Amino acid sequence: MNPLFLGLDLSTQGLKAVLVQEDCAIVHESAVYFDRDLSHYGTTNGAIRGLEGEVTSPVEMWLEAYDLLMTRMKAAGVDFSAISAISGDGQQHGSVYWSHDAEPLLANLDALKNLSSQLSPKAFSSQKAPIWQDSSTTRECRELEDAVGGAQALADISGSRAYERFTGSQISRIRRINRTAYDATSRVSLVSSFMPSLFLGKIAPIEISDASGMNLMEILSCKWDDELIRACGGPELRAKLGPEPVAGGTSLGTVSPYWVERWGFSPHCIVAPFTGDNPATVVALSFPGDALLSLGTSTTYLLSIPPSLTPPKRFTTSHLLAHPTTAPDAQIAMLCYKNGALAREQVRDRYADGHWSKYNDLVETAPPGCNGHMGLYFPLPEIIPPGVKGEFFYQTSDPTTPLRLAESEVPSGLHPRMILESQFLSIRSRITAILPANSPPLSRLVVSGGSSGNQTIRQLAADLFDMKVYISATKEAAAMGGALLARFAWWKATEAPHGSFEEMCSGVDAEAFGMKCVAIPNPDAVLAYSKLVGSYVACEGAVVDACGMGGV
Ligand code: XUL
Repeated sequence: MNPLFLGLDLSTQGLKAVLVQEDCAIVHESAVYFDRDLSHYGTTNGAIRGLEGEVTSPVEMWLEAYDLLMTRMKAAGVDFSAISAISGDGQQHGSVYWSHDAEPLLANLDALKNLSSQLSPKAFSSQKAPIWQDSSTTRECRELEDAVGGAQALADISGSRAYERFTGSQISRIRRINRTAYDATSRVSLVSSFMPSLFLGKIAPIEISDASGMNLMEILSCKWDDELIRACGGPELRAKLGPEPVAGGTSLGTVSPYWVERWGFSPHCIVAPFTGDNPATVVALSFPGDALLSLGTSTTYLLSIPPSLTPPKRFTTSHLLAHPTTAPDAQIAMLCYKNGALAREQVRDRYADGHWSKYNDLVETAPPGCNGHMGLYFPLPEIIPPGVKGEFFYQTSDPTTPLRLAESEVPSGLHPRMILESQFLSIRSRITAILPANSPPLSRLVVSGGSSGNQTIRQLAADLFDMKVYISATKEAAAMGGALLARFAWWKATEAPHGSFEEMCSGVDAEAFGMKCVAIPNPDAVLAYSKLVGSYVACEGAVVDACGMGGV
């Protein structure tokens, strides 16, 4: 039987599966969307917003998504017995709180029943999982930075200064506001380690690349840091985190009898660590010299870089992550924005009657630079610059001193182009700071995520970044990265001698990754944008001042 590899992606808005053959050609895809398919949980775009910036998702919804996804795959004729290994990815930073009943419940799942009815609510000490959109932990962030000697000191240890969504501060807040739940927690999982736990029938360790998004791991050694652990959750947090983080592409064991009996999986099917959605995208799409622009619910800009000898400087507001397969020889530099696709959709709905075709026409009719108008849109409290919220419009004829405008003073047809320009200029203004001197020069911009299918957006990215834009044949990049991690774990477990991830990929059908150039920079637009970076920086500074957030 030809082996198959399953990659699962638990993103903000849905759970997706990609099944690939040994040559990495995709043979099946399925998806469950939370708002549409599991509407009884009442989520909006997969999340529930509470008070004080709290944003969570119901853990039971994720379990039910697993049940439904498996049902859909079976109905589509997937032969589960042919799956040799499983891996995947989850939205980064989100955390699941297991109760003391969790391990026995996971180990004794009844194959006649679904996951959600057996695990929810008893296996969890909190029924809601804080996710990456949460911004309720400002107090905990300051306390954590103070505990270790400041923001830069924390970045030196963990790869990032404190961020509201990072899991250490999330754990710290739960300990402060709900001590009973914290004490009733046997283990804390990331979304990415919650997922394989269900397959293994026991709680899985956390993976190194996703652990980099917690402010709890020492970024160079990829080991838990006791000082950070104590600051976030007291000494008892050490046991709740489980063993030291593990590298991607290793084997955690095989699927539990539940999966064999209920769905017909092979008892030899390997479960490999799952990683974060952004590292998984890097695994699927990045070759040396590529920059990745992931245009999903969040916008992320990712660079696979040689190991950094100096930690990221605070002013860059970037993150350094361990690489899932290539640590310690490579790391990932990342910029992450909360206001990505959803902010663009709001602009589309308000100014383009909810139609992408009209939106694109408006973008194409406006000139680069929108006749000296700039608009910055932050419907959710932003990550870069930290905490800013609202909409801000400027006239930029004097690039150093932007003049604030009311919305009514901006021609309404300019908004679709203005939001793209400011979102991309924010990234462009930070690239030099996050690209280490020993990196290969950037040659291609690979775009992925929902908005990467939009040709108008691709062309604007080519012009603004002055780079040729490529897309991959792989539509679901994160889930594909998961399938590759599954294949890597299987390859290492079955073939000797074991090679590197890159060696494994050299044996893979290039068609599966086929990169296609979809946009070439237009020299006139490139020139216009190179002059706008300074104006953008001045506008962003004005927004930070207007929000009273202080310097970044
Ligand atoms: C990365 C981040 C988001 C989530 C959801 O730091 O918060 O990109 O991973 O995609």
